[in-house]
Amino acid sequence: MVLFRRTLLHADRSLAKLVLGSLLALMAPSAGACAADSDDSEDGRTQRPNVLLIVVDDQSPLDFRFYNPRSVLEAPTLERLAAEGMVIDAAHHLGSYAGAVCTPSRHMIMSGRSLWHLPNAVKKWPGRGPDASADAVADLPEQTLAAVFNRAGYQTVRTCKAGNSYRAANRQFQIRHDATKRGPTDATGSPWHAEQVLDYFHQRGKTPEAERPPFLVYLGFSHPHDTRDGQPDLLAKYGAQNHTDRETLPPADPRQPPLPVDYLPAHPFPHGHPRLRDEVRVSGVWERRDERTIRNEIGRQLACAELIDRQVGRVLQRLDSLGEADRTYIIYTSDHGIAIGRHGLQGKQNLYEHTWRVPMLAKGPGISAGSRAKGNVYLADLLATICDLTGVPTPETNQGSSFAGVLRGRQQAIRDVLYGAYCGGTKPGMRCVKRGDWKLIQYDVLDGKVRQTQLFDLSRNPNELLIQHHVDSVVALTGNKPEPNQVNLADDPQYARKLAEMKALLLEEMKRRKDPFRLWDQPVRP
Ligand SMILES: [Ca+2]
Repeated sequence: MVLFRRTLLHADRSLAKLVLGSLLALMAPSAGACAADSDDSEDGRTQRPNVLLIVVDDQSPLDFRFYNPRSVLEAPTLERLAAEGMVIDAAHHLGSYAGAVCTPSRHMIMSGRSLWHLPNAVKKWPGRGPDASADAVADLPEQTLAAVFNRAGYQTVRTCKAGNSYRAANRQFQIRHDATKRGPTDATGSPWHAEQVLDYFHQRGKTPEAERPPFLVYLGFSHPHDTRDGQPDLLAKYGAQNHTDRETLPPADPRQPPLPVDYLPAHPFPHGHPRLRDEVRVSGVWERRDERTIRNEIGRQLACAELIDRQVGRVLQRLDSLGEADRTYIIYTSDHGIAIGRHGLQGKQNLYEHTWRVPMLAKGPGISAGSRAKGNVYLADLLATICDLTGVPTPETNQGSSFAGVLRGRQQAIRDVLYGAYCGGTKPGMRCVKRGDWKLIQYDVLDGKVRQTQLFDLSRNPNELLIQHHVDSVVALTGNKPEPNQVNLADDPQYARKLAEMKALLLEEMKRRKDPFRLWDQPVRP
């Protein structure tokens, strides 16, 4: 019980929950369903697997070489994790009804609820989306990740940024050290988050292995979200500076990452969210999209990303020395992607692949090393998946689908159609739908002043390049000469049928997901 006494001293709150959880673990170790991938220990007790869920803030999958061979990010720990586990290619967030995309994204991770069924969405558009009375789940925080695992006898531990999150769900963790850490030092940046987990593992190590209850650790980082204040050695490696002077450009440096292939000096039409913070007020970028600013900012992003990689490395090493690595599921993801110069955008409020997709890695019992699958998953599927992997009952309020079958190599994907929304600026905003290689994005913003349709064949145009990417001055900057067919195909008569098919599919998904809005070319809501 030494561990538990120590833990109590360190716990932020919920002491009663901790004691209950610990007692459950000691008295009824098989509470909940039996784990599919569990071991029988010497005393005949079933040991359920641990979960280490790592969630970073604002990271595009395209930062990693296992998604984008052109990236210059060195991430040896995560590259090893990818080699020892599975890489999911098509992982997405469902979207946002607010400029702070983090908030609904993190609500979906914690609750498994779909976008328009989140408490804030139901409250915001009463009578337009899901039926509020039927959809309201009064005790939803009690059905979220930590609460569910508390009841199953797990020790639940969390560190993450403090804001733009699901506070009522975060409070369910037995041990919690939340603070926003985006500074350039160990005490003010990503190492601080790692330290919280290392402390927990240190305490855990004082209890004999056979007596340790399983853990669910949520290791969140506040970076690489801006302000991207990197540490000096990593900034130097990526040729970047923590640029703070609005009046000058950061210095050019050949070590800076190259511009991405989908870079544009400006988005071809207004994105529909005037004065959006991420597009105009990010320190170091502001409204600039010139080569020096963007390359410096990507350098800062990669410096922060590599620092996170090092911290994950420290945590995994300690997990190894605890002797528990083999019975731990490790999942790595981000709350959404980010543009940083791609398509002339800076923020996370768009539905291009670089931003709508998230990185998703998983390693653990039953997951083959070096495996890869499309997946077609959402962050909202994580709760069901983690429950499935550990044999913990999924709460009835969950709306996500487990992708444990994908992780175990039994299927390639869990759904055919993917839907995304951005509705944080002018309404109805942006919507997208993807099936197979085809993707449709529609924009209906600024009171009807912007009505745009984009159709992409991702098999031939994976970076969703536009005609603007073909302009000589852009090609000179990116070094990428697009193929003639790497354009928006929406106005090409050859694809009229495909366009109609994708539009019908989008409407179908909007109805199915209880989207409270309709676009200009869709039938009015009944
Ligand atoms: Ca975020």
